[in-house]
Amino acid sequence: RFDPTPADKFTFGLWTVGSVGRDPFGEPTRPPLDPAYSVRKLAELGVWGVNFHDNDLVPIDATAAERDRIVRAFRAALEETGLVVPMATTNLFTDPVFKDGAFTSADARVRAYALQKTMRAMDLGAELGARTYVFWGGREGSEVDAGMKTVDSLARFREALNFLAEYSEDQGYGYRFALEPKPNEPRGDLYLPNVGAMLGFIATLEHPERFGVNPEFAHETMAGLSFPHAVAQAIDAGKLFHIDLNDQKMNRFDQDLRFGAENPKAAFFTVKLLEDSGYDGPRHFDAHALRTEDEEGVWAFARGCMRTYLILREKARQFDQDSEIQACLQAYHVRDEALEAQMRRYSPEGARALKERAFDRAGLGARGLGLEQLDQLLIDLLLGVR
Ligand code: GLT
Ligand code: MN
Ligand code: MN
Ligand code: MN
Repeated sequence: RFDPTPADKFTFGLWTVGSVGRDPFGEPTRPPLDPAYSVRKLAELGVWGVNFHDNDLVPIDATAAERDRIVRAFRAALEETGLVVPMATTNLFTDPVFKDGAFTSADARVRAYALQKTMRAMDLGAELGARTYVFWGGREGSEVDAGMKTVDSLARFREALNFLAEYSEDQGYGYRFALEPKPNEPRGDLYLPNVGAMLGFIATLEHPERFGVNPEFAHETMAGLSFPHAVAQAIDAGKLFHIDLNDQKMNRFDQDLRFGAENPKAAFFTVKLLEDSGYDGPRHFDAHALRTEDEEGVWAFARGCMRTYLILREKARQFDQDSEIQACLQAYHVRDEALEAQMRRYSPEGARALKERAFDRAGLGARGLGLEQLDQLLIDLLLGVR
């Protein structure tokens, strides 16, 4: 029970289980993991797929021969285990060349190099079967705005995405692009800091239909926003192309905690949204084990993310089947077919009828909605006493 299978579509990034526990104040606490080894371990745990940045797999300074050898070993592990690569991305943040941004650098040569690196990473992803391509603009931002590039940066980011979307078509890769917002860290301020901002930006691209978002629990939470609300907006817009599940305390550095570890209630609403919406993409965990852990702790972390998701998925079903909860919901959602028909679509007659209608304003305002009772039922459910 609560043991994952590939049908659950859980994925991890090589960088997640491979995190060595480095932070701005401390050196690594764990040795790096070989990518092919991670693939085999993840497969044992019931994971469906694995994602990577170009340099999670192939070091930035690898020769062509080294690249081929590494990709061959990785592909062998995929074939042996049946793990898939649904998503790939580019590391445009670790190397010093990107210290002031990649696609938004003020230096045209850096922007051009970022395009080259991304095209090559798209080749690598496509070679291993990836259909979704993530862009997390880790360095696309600033600490100081004295460089006067805030407006230019948006234009340059747009130019780069338009260019790369054409490249994808030209090569026949057919990628769907998922843009991942974050409010800050590693830069003081990142451009396009949350899901709403990113959705607004997507509408300005040449081919908006090829672009969606990759919301991350931790990132919206760092911005002090509700992750379930961000996911709901992405679903409503038809733009939930991918999702990064993890956890996070508000107003902290980027923690990337085990899914559900900190705020199981928001995790519950997230799982419920995903399951109810018909989202059939990967359930990707973008998180890592605590710095205090050894390799055993890494696999405990990975198992924990999936176990919590599956427990919450069962809780979501229970929520739908609980007659007391459903009665509260029915009372809360007041239906009125005639009124709803009038509001659904404008007509002069409907508008006139609405303007003339008498409403019991005081009665509507005085009515209690029963949300205290309903929410406590949910808490009882989550705490396991229902
Ligand atoms: C990095 C970042 C994540 C992004 C990854 C994809 S890399 O770990 O913190 O939120 O999703 O580039
Ligand atoms: Mn992420
Ligand atoms: Mn994060
Ligand atoms: Mn992250």
